[in-house]
Amino acid sequence: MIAKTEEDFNGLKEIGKICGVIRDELVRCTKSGMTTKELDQIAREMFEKAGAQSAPKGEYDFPGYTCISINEEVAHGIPGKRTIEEGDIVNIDVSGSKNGYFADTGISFVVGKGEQISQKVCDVAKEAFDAGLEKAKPGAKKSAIGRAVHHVAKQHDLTVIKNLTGHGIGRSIHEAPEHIFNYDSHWDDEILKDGMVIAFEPFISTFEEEVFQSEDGWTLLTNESYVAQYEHTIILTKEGPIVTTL
Ligand code: M3C
Ligand code: CO
Ligand code: CO
Repeated sequence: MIAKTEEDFNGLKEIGKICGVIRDELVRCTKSGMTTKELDQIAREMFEKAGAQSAPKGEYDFPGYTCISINEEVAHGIPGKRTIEEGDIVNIDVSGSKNGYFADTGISFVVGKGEQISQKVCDVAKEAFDAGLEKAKPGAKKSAIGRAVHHVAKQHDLTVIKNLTGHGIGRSIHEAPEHIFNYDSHWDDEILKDGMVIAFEPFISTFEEEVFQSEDGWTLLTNESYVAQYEHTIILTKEGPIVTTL
């Protein structure tokens, strides 16, 4: 969407804050030995208390309130009986709506002490996000964002997931602009607009560049890469970006 009114800005900020707080609480509560379902139940309660709805559940009938993905699971992991172990890369992706406004945020992190490479992909995902955010200005090319993401990945001898992208958001979870690629989509000449609301989510990978769908119909997997995502919802304005999910 293009945010225009005071109501738009306030509505987007309200749900952004709710999703950001839920994300941080789930990260804080993550302990080895617990199941992903237990974490998801915390999100369920928090959405309910805030008078907000889970977007995956509300929009797609996803079997969970949040997406929780471990190691080879890159995204859309279904909360369930799987236990979190020391050293795992866990991704918690929280998206929701309130009063018709949406937000989407996610983070990958290492539980306790893990391999060096696990921490590296998480750190580079954040660095790629920051580099992309620098380019996310009204009047700039949308493809400049992905170009910056891919550049950071390559600087660290890493790559990006090419079949997962960021997206427009606002009045629904996924809307125009349909794709914000994690690499230079040079054929894409779309110009970013003042007030445009995007969910920007770089996925950084050790070597594989594509995810595939698991037999459960949801979970997106890699074979043997380490992958990390970092996502926020952002309103692009002439005065600078407003990150609603901080
Ligand atoms: N929040 C998720 C979508 C959840 S709906 C099942 C997202 O938009 O960030 C992702 N899209 C692709 C991978 S993660
Ligand atoms: Co998300
Ligand atoms: Co998203």
